[in-house]
Amino acid sequence: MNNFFKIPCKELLLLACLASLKIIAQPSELINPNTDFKNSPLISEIFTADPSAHLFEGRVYIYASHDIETGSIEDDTGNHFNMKDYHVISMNKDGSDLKIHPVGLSVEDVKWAKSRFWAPDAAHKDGTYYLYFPAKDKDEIFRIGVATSKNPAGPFKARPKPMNGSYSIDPSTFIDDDGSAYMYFGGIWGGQLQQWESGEFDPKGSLTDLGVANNPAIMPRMAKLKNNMLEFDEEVKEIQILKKSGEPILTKELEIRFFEAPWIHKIKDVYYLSYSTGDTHNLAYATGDNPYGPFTYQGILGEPVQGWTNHHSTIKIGEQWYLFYHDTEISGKTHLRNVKFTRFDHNPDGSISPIKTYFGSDWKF
Ligand code: FUB
Repeated sequence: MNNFFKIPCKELLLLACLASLKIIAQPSELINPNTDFKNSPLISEIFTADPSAHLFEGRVYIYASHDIETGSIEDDTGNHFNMKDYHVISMNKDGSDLKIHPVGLSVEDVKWAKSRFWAPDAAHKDGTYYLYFPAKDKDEIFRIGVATSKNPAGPFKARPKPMNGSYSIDPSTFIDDDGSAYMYFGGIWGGQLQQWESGEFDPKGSLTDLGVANNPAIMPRMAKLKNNMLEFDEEVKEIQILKKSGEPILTKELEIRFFEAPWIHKIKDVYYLSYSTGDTHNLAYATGDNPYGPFTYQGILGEPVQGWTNHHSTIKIGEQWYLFYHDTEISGKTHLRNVKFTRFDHNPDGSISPIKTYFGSDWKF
């Protein structure tokens, strides 16, 4: 007899309930009636971008940049991204009860920061929520700050100084199965990583990359965090992203080289490092067998969206993986973005098929 028929009725009922709960506990993609876009914006009340999604206290919390119009002139250093605060967005696991929380942190409340609240991330440990954020200091140098709260939605209270040894942009944290926490960060061009090659900030350094096409590209940075989640526990390291040949990706390999937005997720023993290729507008991914790498380039995770920047996070909600991303559907302006999300899957061999969410041809950049 088929094993299925051996399961007693009570258990069958329980299985059916669990299966339906699984379905209920997953947000449905917001399908867009405009066929140029796969998904609709999650919210339209404010402009949001660079979404880092997490499951905290049984809800989905999204830590995003809050885009605003300030009249700052657009240039290659991202001068037009002149954001001043963060609002946390949250929703139930089934997508219901969507909330935009009041300002969680404002640049005025951060002693060391002067401007440009760019892509943030958050982490939770022992009842405290940590908001990690990049901002320019009084000398126009990007540093990474930490602010804490007992509530995942904030308000957050910032530490008086940036993290010791921090620089550049786009911090993201990853907590491994053994509880060790790591921070990944960095971005070139406006993210200034190329100005740190000597170990010191070079105010006269290149505004883009290292300028030698056949040399290895600049790679993202990472370090383990101390138990207090406020400080690096070791010297910041440069991650290696290699081609399948074992050679490092080169500066000239614009379609696949790291630009900004490093993000880690893990499946079984495989660490997926995904990142934006910036001026070629892809989200790429590479895999490794430990949090330090090296990582081997595997392919495209996300195809270009409408708008210049492409920045994402990945999260498993219930049994389903989601890509949180942004585009510029509402405003048509590259510095006024809107967060969206879409489902995605890993293929049986662990690879990810490129996720396409924009079908138009009129990229607004
Ligand atoms: O939002 C400002 C910057 O744009 C982010 O820090 C980058 O990753 C890019 O999305």
